[in-house]
Amino acid sequence: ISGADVPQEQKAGWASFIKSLAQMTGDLSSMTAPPFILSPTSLTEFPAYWCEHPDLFASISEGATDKERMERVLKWFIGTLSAQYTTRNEKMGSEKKPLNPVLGELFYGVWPDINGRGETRLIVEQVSHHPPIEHSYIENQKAGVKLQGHSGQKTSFTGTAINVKQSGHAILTVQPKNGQKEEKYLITLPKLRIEGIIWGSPYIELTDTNAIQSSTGYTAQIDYKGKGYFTGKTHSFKAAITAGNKTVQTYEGQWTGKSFIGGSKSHLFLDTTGPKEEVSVKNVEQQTEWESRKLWVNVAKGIRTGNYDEAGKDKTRIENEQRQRRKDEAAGNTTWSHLHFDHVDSDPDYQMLSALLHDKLTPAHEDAYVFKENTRDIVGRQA
Ligand code: CLR
Repeated sequence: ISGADVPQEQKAGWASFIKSLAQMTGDLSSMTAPPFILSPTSLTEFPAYWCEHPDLFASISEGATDKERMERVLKWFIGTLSAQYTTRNEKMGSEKKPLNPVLGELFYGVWPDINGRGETRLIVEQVSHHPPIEHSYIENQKAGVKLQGHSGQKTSFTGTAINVKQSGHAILTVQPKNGQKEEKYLITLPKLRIEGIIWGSPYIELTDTNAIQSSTGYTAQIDYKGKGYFTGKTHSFKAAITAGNKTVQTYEGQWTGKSFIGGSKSHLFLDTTGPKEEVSVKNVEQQTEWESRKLWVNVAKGIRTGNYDEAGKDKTRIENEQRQRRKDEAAGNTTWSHLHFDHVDSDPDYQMLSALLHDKLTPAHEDAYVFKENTRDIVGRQA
């Protein structure tokens, strides 16, 4: 029955939310949804999902050959997916609508050095409000591995599911431990489909394809299928590493569970069912006004405790403040300037790597954001 998982008193609200989805013009973030589906977490926190397996991230640079490092990049990448796309279902029972970040919102975090793997630091800045785009930087200096990228989303409604196309990309930079020269990997972002809307218990399935292109010439392509395609199981993928036209290795399995090297189940590639390491973040009391958890503290509290009036009030306050800022900027002929990243029209790494990718898996051109000079210090101070 439709709306089966929706609390009785919110069923009407859910029905009208679904109706309004049909009118949506590509940006779902600013639509009003009933309280039961609201998450107390802002989208600026999501880039932390890239590193809930800090060991896999750090160990990329230890690969002895170009091919081995490509394989480690693929393993780390597949390892990020269950955190990225199933965490809310695990923790809150279904996918939820994250808080819509304000321009300039910040999120900092760290994964501590355990067993000498090196400390990993995260810095995120909301670089666009409409549509929401967050840019992030993750680095383990000791391991010689860093990731930089941005993500935006275009959403459309099929009548039963929400299709989400991610714009943006990530560039991974690796300094191999064996002294070989620095290499870069372009990572394109997968498409997702949000199912279970009608019941009121949304969850994500990945669809289509994404790719990882290395400057060494290796390419990894990952194909996603839900139930009934490859294995009859949800959250399935097949991946292949290629060099030129030659397939070097294939992988298959579930990105929420086990995957295997080659077509048989005899060589385990990755098991993602083990524990994940959540990012460590300073207490709210120690955060500055622009840091996500401090900024949204009352809204989050309201959502968590079911005090939706309180949540709504503080959300309105934040939004009005933002509107006033934009007005003041327009009046003063200024624009918002980012704290950590500068917008650039084109990124030479992206251009170089996307040219190596076959099958038009990437748009010819993408914006990018580059580190501001001052930022390395700021990242240091957050530790
Ligand atoms: C953001 C970038 C992350 C991966 C990721 C995971 C979940 C996605 C999110 C991205 C973007 C916003 C998103 C969310 C799932 C639901 C939410 C699409 C791509 C939309 C805006 C809210 C849908 C509301 C329904 C739950 C009703 O690396």
